[in-house]
Amino acid sequence: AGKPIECDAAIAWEPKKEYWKDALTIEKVIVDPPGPGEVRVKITHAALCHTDAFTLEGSDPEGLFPAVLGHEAAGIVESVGEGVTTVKPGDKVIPCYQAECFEHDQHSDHCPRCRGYRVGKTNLCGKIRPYTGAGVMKSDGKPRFRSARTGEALYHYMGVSAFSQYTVLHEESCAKIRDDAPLETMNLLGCGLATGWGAVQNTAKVEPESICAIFGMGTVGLAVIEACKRAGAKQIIGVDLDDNKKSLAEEFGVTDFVNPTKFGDRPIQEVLVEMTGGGVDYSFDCTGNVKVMRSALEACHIGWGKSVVIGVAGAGQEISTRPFQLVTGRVWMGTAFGGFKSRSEVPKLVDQCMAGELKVDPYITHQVNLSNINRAFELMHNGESLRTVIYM
Ligand code: NAD
Ligand code: DAO
Ligand code: ZN
Repeated sequence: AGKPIECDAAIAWEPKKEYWKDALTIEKVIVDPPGPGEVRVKITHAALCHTDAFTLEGSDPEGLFPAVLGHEAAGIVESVGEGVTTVKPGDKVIPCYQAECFEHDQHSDHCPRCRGYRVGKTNLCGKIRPYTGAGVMKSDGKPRFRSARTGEALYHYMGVSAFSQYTVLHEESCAKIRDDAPLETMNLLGCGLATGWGAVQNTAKVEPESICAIFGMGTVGLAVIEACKRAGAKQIIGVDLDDNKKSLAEEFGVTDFVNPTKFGDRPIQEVLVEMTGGGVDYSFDCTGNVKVMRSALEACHIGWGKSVVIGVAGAGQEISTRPFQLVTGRVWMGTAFGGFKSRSEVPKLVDQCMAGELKVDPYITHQVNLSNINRAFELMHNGESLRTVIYM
């Protein structure tokens, strides 16, 4: 505690169009001690999410380089900076890219998005957002990472930077979880699973007997399917370009699988409207493709169908539809981290997993050591993996 730590990290030196080829470089980094309000965490396990690849390939308008990527992880608190009260050394934590400030009183210095009449309106706490977006820490506006080789400062990523054996987080980003939580599986709650489950229960609020369509059968899409099934949906339609996803999607709960490439030029929304006798009650984009987002909206039933955008589209991309789609009652909405308030709700998700009510194991298809992290990018690129857990 109190001193810089030298450890291994996977560095993204620059954007890479072909991100699956030797994506990151494993090198020694220096991780400075936590400043006031900060926490240094030993990351034990991290998983690769498509959003890391999206940033690495240069599609993220906020992407900064050189950086330490990774935002889905779990670890153990190594030391805390001045004034930190909610975690202590030895605590197990899940770093949360979406922070939560707990500042609800109407003080002028409290978080503008979380205080007063705004309490409960959103999970998108804004307290440290200007700093996490800029890849630095709030107390001094600087990163805590340096390359041991060149001395160059390395930016933080999404306020997490999990692809390093040690990282520094804002206290607002640390969800303390129970001491007996298995970190090698619970790390998935740091993004993909919470996002998919929350999109269904918090954002769409799917009811029993609903008809749902899910576009994109990666981890996020499969978590959406699982949650739709749990919510009692009677028809769950999985849509993916890759036929290999069919049997997997069935295991997670789809009643129908549709591959848009089998319908020639016919818009897939037309196919879905026809097969459901008017359209779906809820649709979810889990691809990040803006054309798919349009199809997902237009596959919705007139009058009430809701479409939830989960996928993250590349810089400069725009969505479009005819306004008549909205005039006639369809609702277009989106969600980040499934609408979950991170620090307060992630520990409850851990409890539910440990009680056997929610399952994480089916999403972990591969495990690699940090030295093989590039294999995780390759597996994802080839559509061979759901989550690859990186043992740090
Ligand atoms: P993934 O790469 O594992 O899965 C994407 C799936 O979409 C693949 O099965 C692929 O075959 C399919 N697909 C691609 N193009 C398609 C198309 N045109 N039509 C139908 N299917 C198509 O990705 P993931 O980790 O599951 O993440 C999915 C998306 O969610 C990404 O865009 C990611 O950035 C985003 N995401 C958003 C949040 C959030 O909080 N909003 C959180 C996590 C991930
Ligand atoms: O608070 O101003 C803001 C923006 C918050 C953005 C949160 C991230 C959005 C979803 C991408 C996450 C994928 C891991
Ligand atoms: Zn806040």
